Amino acid sequence: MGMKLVVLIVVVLAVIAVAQIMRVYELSTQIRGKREEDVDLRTNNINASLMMVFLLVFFGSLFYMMIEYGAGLMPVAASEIGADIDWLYAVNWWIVIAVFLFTNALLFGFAWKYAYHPDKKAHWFPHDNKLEMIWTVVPAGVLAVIIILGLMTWNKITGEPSDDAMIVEIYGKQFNWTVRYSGDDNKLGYADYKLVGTAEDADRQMTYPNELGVVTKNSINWGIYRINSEISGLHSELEKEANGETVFSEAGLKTRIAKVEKLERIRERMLDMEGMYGDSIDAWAQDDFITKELVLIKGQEYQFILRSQDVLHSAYFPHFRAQMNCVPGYRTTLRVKPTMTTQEMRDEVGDQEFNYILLCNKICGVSHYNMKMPVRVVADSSEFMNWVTEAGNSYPALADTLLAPSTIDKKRMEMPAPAHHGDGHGDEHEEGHGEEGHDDEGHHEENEHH
Ligand SMILES: [Cu+2]
Repeated sequence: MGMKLVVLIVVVLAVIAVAQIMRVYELSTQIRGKREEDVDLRTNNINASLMMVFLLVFFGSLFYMMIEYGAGLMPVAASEIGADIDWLYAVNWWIVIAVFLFTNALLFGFAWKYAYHPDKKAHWFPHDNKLEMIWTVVPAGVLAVIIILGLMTWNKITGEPSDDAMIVEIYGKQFNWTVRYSGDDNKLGYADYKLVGTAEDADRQMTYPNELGVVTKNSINWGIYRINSEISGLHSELEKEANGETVFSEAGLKTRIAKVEKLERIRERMLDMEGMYGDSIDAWAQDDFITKELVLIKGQEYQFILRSQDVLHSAYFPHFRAQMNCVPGYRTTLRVKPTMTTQEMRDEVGDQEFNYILLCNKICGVSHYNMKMPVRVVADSSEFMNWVTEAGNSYPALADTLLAPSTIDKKRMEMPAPAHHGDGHGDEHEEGHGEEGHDDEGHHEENEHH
C-alpha cells in the first residue's frame, strides 16, 4: 500500500515536471520569435529515420513471434473438417499478414522517404478514379474469396450427412454432457423436453428416469403420471390452505396456483402427444443408449445432433476443430469424421496421457469451466462394440421394461374450489381465457419470471 502510494506520487510529479518543461520550452521559443511548428531540419531527419527504425523493429518483432509461437498451441487436426479449417485459417492468416506488411511498409516507408526537405516540392494530387477503383475492388475481391471459402467449409460442417454417417446425440445441460447413441437402426428416438424428469411410483417402488425426454408411448404415460403427482401434490397443499389447516402468504398462494396452471398446460400437451407418435417412434427410441464418454471410430463419419436442456451451451472439440452451439428448444448439427485414434495422437504429441475432450465453449453458469466430457477415438468398430457391451459403459436411454401404471388419470384436471383470498381464480379457468381474473393472473405469472 505504502509502496503504491509512493509510485503514484512519483508518477504524478513526473507528469507535472514534463508539463512544466514543455511550458518553459514554449515560452523560450516565443522569446526567440520562433513558431511552435517550426522544426529544424536535423530534428526532422531524426524523426524520419526513427520511422524506419520503428518499421524494422515492428516487423522484426512480428517475425520473431511468428517463429516462436506461430505453430500454435494445438497439435495437428484430428478430423477431416479440422484439416479444412486449419487450411482456411492459414489462408486467412497469409492474407492478413501480407496486407499488414504491405500497408505498414507504405505507411512508415513513405513517412521516411518523403520527409520534409527544403529542395523538394510536394505534388498536388487530390483525386484519382483509377486508384479509388483499385483499393475498392481489390479488398472487396479478397473478402469475397474469404467469405466464399468460409461458406463452403461451413456447408461441409452443417450440410446433409452421407448415408453411412452415424447419428449421435450430444445433450448439454448445466453442467455436464450426455451422449445418446442411436443404436442398430441408426435412428434416434424423438425427444421432447416435457418428458425430461424422473417419475416415481411409490406403490410399486419404481423410478422411471428419462433424462433426455425421449419419446415412447410408455415414456409419455410415465410423463403424464409424473405431472399428475406434481399437480395433485400442489392441489392438496391448496386444499389444506382452503380448509384452514395451513396458511400461505398471498404471494405463496399465487405462486402455487400459477404453477398448477402451468403444469396443467404442459399436461394437456402431453395428452396430445399420445396421438402424435406412431409405433415406429417407439422402435427408434428403444435401442438408443446413453453414455458418459464419447467414443468414436476412426474414419467413421458422425452426424452429431446437439440439444440443450436449459441455456446456451457450445459443444467444442478443440482437436477436431469443431464447434457448434447447443440451443434450448432447437436442434443443431455438426458433422465430424475423426482421422486419428487417441493412440495415434498420443504418439504424435509424445504424451501417453493425452486424451481428446469435449468442452462447453459458452459461458453458461458457475460450473461452466467444469462442463467437459472425455472423448476417445478407437481404431475400428469391433473395438467400439467391445466398449459398448462392457458393463457400466452404457445404459438404455429409457427403462421401458418398466411399464407406466395402468391406472393413470387422463381426464382433464379440475382446479380446487377458489380459496378465500379469491382473486377471481377458479371457475373462470374452466371457461377459458379473456376473463378479468384470468388476465390478472397471466400478468402475475409474467412478473414472476423476472
Ligand atoms: Cu455449458
